Amino acid sequence: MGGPLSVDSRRGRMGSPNMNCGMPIAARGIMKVGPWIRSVLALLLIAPTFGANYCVRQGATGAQTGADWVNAYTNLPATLVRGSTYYVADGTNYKLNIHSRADSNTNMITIRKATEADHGTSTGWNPAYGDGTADWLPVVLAASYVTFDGATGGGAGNFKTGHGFRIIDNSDTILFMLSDKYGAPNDRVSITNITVAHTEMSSLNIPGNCEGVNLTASGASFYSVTLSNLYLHDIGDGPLCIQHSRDVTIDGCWLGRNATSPDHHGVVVRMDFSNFITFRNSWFEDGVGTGFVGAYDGTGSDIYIYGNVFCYSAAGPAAAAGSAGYGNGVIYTLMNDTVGINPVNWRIYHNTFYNLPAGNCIGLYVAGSNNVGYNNLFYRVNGGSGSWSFTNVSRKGDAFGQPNSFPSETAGIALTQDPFVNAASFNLMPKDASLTSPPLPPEWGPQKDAFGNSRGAGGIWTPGAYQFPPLAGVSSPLTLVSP
Ligand SMILES: [Ca+2]
Repeated sequence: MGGPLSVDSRRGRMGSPNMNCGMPIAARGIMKVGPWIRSVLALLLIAPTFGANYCVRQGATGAQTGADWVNAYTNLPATLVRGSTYYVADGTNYKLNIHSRADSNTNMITIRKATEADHGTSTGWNPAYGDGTADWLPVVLAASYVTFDGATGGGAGNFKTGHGFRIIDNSDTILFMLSDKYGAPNDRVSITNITVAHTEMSSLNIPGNCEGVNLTASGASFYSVTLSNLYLHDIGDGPLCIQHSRDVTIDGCWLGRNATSPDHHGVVVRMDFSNFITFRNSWFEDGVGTGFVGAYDGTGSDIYIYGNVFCYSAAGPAAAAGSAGYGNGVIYTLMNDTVGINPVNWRIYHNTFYNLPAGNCIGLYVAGSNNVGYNNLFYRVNGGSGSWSFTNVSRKGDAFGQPNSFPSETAGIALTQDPFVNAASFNLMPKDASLTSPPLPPEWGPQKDAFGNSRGAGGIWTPGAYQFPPLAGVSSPLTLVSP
């Protein structure tokens, strides 16, 4: 298996209606996938031997050994070697489709965008190989210890630009399937130690089966998954679905502009049967459907949500297709407990909620226990005229403005002015030191914002996502998003 692999040309079928993330509970069930689907897949294999660096470049005309940039592979080779790094040059139609069975080898396979700063061997290198993007067909990754890293782009202050990897597919599909969905329900492997970083993903923002990153292996589990500096936008059903997972971190990502309809109910992030999930320093915009971040069924304990922004753009969700609004809440659970939701130890703190069209900010409709909302900032929610709604969350130290009749809570703050540097342009950095919330529980440990600025510095605990003043060396004002 020495040449470039081919992948299933029917990948658009991955998003069968029975598997889409945000669909109504009543319509969901165990998907039965015939063995014919697996049989048509041409799969990458993983070799256990210890590896080296390899070069991958579309259009290379050398020996295709991967040894240098003249003799680069023209796509990922059919067998990936554990312990190796595969540097990928600018190009299109790169393919990654790994369906690995039991594999106890824990040496990482790294697939990394080649850049001027980091491209392995310099033999045959041309700076023009590293100044653009490497574009991938929709990915299937069902193997452990794999890093998929676009090397550049994304993160706070730079959410939408510069990503070295892109997965753009204008069909009704799943863009990054991190799972073993083709296996029978009792024949699916657990997947551990996965990183997906610095990658832009986009599809159709129409109601349907479009999904971004999908961790969906019913009955199997994901452990230790990091999604960082991703730009997941214009993806119809939803940017992210997390099921049967533990120890998953979403860091510095932008997620938004999904779509919804009665037939294909959308959601930005859905979790099922998942615990110890962290959403931090990310930006959620123009979400429609059930809500932005929440749980559908199965227990959902130890969910940490901090340093994020939840907002609608100036154009609002009407520009993002689908019907406007979110039904359950920005942070949500479903509203009935027949599916085993049990929200325990959700910590929702130092987030900014801005320019949102509905007042249901945090709705954990199944009571659970020990769920807190501390030091969040709510400004211009429900158009500034409606009422706030919080369900089954203990609040303290949150700041509220527009509407100005805020719900009572310990150490709550009534805003008397716009708290941002420039709200109209979505620069949501704090404009001054006038606001401070109570310290967070010390047992939560040191806390920093997306720019590394310590919360509580100078005795100030600025409510919302960003600490005042900005850390020395971080320029201010910071333009965080331009809708
Ligand atoms: Ca180039």
